[in-house]
Amino acid sequence: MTPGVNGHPLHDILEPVWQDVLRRNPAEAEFHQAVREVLESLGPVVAKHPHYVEAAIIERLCEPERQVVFRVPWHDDRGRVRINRGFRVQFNSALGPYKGGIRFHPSVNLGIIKFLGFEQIFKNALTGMPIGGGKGGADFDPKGCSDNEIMRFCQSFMTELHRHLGEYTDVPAGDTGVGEREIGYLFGQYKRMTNRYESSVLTGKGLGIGGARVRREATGYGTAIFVQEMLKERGMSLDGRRVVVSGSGNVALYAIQKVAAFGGITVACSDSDGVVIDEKGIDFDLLREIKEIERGRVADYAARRPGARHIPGGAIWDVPCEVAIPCATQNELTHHDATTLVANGCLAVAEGANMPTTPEAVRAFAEAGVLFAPGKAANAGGVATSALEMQQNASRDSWTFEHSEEKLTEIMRDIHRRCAETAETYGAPGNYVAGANIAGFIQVADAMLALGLV
Ligand code: NDP
Ligand code: 2IT
Repeated sequence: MTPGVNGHPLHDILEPVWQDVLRRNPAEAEFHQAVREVLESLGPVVAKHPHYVEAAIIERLCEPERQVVFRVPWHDDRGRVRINRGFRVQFNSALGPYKGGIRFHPSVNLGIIKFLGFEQIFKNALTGMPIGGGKGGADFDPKGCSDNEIMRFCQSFMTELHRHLGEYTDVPAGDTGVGEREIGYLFGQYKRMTNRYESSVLTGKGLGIGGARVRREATGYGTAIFVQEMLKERGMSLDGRRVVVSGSGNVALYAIQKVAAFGGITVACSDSDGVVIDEKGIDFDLLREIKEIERGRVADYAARRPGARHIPGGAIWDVPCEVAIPCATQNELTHHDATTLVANGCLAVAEGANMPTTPEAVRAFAEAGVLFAPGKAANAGGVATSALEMQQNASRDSWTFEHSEEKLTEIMRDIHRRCAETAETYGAPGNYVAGANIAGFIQVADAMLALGLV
């Protein structure tokens, strides 16, 4: 047993798998981190079920089925030629078509898309819906781009990507930097290239072009529902709790709204420029207008909301809270932040973003007895509702908001229950990380066994 990037020892059987992942995927730190976390959870599984090892299921899971990397040329408004790099990693299709978002952010590289695609396999399995795992994106920075530039970029991106997609093959959606507007442009170009109105080839569409109610809200709502379930099991609730949410994008915004519906008070949120603190509780309607309609910043919120303060470059996790919900980006919550949160009396953390908490921070929460919900479980409501969108598109149906939200709530409660029960069964009661990794793994692994060596 040797310690790795995340610090916990690995089961001896998994050590060569890990060494192989490091050797074959050099310089992909985020991918290593995501794989390591899952391998650390799987010790009790391989000890109990050696047939997964004999069939090399874990090695196969760590190798994407297909990786597409492509050039995206486009013209900016000044007529200059711009070149970006596009990615789609089709990681695992044992449970259904590849499914996962597309991220536009300058930090995107293959290792980041692979970490996201790897996580997506287990997350999608946990939803109980028939969807495999994949992820895509580009190192394109939409900040400061005009609407026309965004459209031209999306069209060029889809001109290459369309040949790899299909409602039974690969179904992308949004992620950081990709929302309803971008999905609309991507869908328009797909429709044009294929001459098919294939609604369920993309999810997260606007309501007027085949989108589903509650998809926009689903990730943030789902995360808040997961927190509520986690607290409920211990005789607590969000009611009256002081909450801090990082980010102010799609996930953060709707987490804030749902926290308020459960009686919680979100006193701070952020963007990459700084933090806004609003002791009365973030005014959801104002923040939504600034972010979704005006495409503004949290500094604009502070300027318009009496009593709110903007701290440029501020540290969001320094703001005292009982519940922390990181909803911005990977590794945004460090060991130092975790120590601060614990000292300030934080009792629960739920990842709205993908892998926002560093392994050292996760360990600090565990040591302090802070409840911790990993993204694979806590933010699965977004992709689950995407699968509901596929279902509605396939049956040419459109559900009400209430019905869709009921479905989402049911799915989140089920994920919570499965994670808790699996953790208990495998000797790690209360450990949602182990529960999510093991439950997701077993579901995918059994499907892979049934499909034979493909
Ligand atoms: P958005 O683009 O809507 O919002 C992202 C928010 O996070 C913005 O406030 C942004 O600030 C901040 N942020 C992003 N990257 C950085 C960075 N490198 N440093 C500091 N702040 C940053 O994205 P989403 O809300 O959709 O996604 C947020 C997270 O949730 C991501 O990890 C994503 O993978 C995950 N997720 C998203 C789902 C979805 O359905 N959209 C589903 C499940 C998970 P700024 O504007 O200044 O960049
Ligand atoms: O990380 C995620 O789960 C997403 N970005 C949503 C994926 C989807 O297909 O809805």
